[in-house]
Amino acid sequence: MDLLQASVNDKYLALARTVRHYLMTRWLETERRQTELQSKAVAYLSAEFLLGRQLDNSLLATDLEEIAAESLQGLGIELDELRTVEVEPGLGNGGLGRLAACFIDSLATLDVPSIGYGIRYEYGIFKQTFVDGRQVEQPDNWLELGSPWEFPHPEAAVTVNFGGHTEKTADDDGREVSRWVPGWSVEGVPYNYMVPGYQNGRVNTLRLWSARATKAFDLQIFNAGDYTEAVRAQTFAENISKVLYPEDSTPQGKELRLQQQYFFVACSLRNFIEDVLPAGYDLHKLPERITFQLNDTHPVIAIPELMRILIDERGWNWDEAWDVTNQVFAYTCHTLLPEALEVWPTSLLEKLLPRHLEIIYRINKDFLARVRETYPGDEMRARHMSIIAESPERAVRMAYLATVTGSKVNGVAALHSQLLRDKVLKDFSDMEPEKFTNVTNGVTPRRFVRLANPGLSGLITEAIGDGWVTDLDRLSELEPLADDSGFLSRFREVKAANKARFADVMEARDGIRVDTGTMVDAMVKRLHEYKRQMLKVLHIVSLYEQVKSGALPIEKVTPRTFVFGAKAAPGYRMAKEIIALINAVGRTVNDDPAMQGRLTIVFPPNYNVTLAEKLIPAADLSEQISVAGKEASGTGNMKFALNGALTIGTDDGANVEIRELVGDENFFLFGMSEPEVERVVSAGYEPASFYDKNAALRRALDLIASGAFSDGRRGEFEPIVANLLEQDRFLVLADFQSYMDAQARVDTAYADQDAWTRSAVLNVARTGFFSSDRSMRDYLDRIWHAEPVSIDVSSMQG
Ligand code: T68
Repeated sequence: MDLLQASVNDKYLALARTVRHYLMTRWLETERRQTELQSKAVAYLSAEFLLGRQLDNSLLATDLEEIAAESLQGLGIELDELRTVEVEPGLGNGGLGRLAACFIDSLATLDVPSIGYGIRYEYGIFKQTFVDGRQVEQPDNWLELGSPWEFPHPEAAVTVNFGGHTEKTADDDGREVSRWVPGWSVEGVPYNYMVPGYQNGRVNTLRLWSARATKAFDLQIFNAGDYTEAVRAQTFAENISKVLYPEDSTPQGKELRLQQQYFFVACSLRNFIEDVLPAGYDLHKLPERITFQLNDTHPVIAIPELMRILIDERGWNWDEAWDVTNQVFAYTCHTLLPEALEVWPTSLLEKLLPRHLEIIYRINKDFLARVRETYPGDEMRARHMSIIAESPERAVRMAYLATVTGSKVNGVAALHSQLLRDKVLKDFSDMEPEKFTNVTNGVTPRRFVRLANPGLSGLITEAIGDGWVTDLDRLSELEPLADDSGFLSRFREVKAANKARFADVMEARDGIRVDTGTMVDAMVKRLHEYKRQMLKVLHIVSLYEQVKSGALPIEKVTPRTFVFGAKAAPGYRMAKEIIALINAVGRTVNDDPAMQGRLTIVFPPNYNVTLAEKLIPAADLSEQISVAGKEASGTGNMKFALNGALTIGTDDGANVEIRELVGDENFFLFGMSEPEVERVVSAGYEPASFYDKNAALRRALDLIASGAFSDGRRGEFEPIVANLLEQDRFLVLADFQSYMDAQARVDTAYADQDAWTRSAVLNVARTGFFSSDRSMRDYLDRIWHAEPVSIDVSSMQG
């Protein structure tokens, strides 16, 4: 095609194909090397990989950015323009999916043989729009303009069975065995993605599965002459990988979701056993070759699937199969919310995966026998620990299945892992304490510092060299510079430039104006009551109320831009109401001349990885304000700290470790601790008593209830206020005063810009621990026991 006729997208595709071509040699070499060595690898099984844009990451990994920019310039093309047309693959909901993406980046960078397995959703997380301030979801058709980073392999499709029934038959030795007679099947087509290490020549694979109808199925129906039925069957099959469930933290127990889960793990196990392993590989040695890491319970159905393969397809006996299965799986838990623990009704499993249900029953039977042996006479304990829940309906507790089977179980931050041991999985941890471990989450410094914050990256590299990109602990070498006024002023310039860049993005993206002279106070994460966006709203409303009532002179208000980014699960009513309230407060406060533009709320719709990369480097203050004991870890908290924002936060998740590392003086702690929360709740929490006692809180809530933010319509936000006064499951009102006090300390601290910048630098210098490279080393040491294998690039050409 003629360059003159080429669209920006054409040019972007051309560049992407050039970069991927360069990576191809390395990819093939990585695979060749692994085939040759057969060293132990890690398979990361995850229903979500929230990758973000690929072009920049690939240019960084290959060190091709400069060359690309120059060559493009020679053609009169701006690299920056091409960057902006890339649509990010939003194949995840939030933290869990983004963590998976960080982990595969780190594994490749650490030279660890590994493969990611997941689902190629045709539609990723919905596109969020606001209509009259309310969330409206639009489909995310991310494949519309073509996806240059994927490699489809229809020739390597695998068949996955569903439904039908089981039959009892006898094997050669006359033993009774069960046989699965499936009712229907679909095909999984692998789409491979390159996962390049950072300038090390390794390119690992992410293999995402797409569903399609089997040929046999089609043919049968076509032969019967029913064309429309055949097409319908196709649609039915394709539905399996059609759309990502946007439910984060509250699984809905939908049949299609179970189909998705089984679909991708069945494809992945078959692919690994039949295509990745050499022909004739002795599966008794599987534990020497692989660990399947289960990213939450979504892939846990892989456990009975592997048992089924070994027993039904390979003819192994139960104990042999169990021994291997036990060793190859490990389970990561990502939650503490009871409602987030996945259970599947046995009736649904019976219908969809009858053989797997039998296997689960047998696993449970053997397990309960072990429990009874360990705790004779303790029938209550056996009932509590059963993989099968009896009420409200018979259902399989997937977290228990994973815990019983896995070689290790880990939480995602120190506090979270402790709470798993002490509460959520206490009985299991009492019985097998050595099974439980912690691996604190991390984030990739390549995407979230080096790429997202080129200004800061340049400054760091100038000061300590560029080794930090793959050895983030070296950020500690910045520590002495926290007292170097020259460095501090350059650090401040970088922050200012990042704010200007963020303001430009907001203007271009949403037509929103951001005052770069204000403190950027950011709360970005999924909308959930436990994360307490409401606490942030009450802070803003209270400030507003104080100014309006004359209690607080406007000149005394620290100018702030409150940035929200949050999607609500489409079926989560309260979360959607809170979104509407944030927008309503925003409209009122932003437009009120009495505020003199000192407090501005911006809530760009459709917060995603791409926007995160622009916002985080611009932020001064990071809001991590969940009620203690509910946020498993958080990873946004790490990204902000690494980019020099100070945290206001509770003692929850990884905040605990952040504060320990950066020091109390560089962190704004507030709120009840987890044990305090526990005490208040068990004593019978009465939120209304806080309303009665606290005038500022009362005025803020009354103002919301008065219709001040809803054109006088008093009923508009009534459900939110009523819920806070009557239930307040997450103790917003109980922590209100402590939060207000901490925000006052923020204002005071911010007034001294030198001291603030010093704290910001110390945040950067002291949070190298939160590199996902470190997380990967911890997994390798504590769970996987795989070794790095370097790729020789000397023979490769560009
Ligand atoms: C998050 N979980 C945790 N879940 O909330 C967060 N859930 O504290 C932690 O930092 C992060 O995992 C990484 O460990 C999630 O993001 C989901 O997105 C999810 C999706 C589907 C079903 C349930």
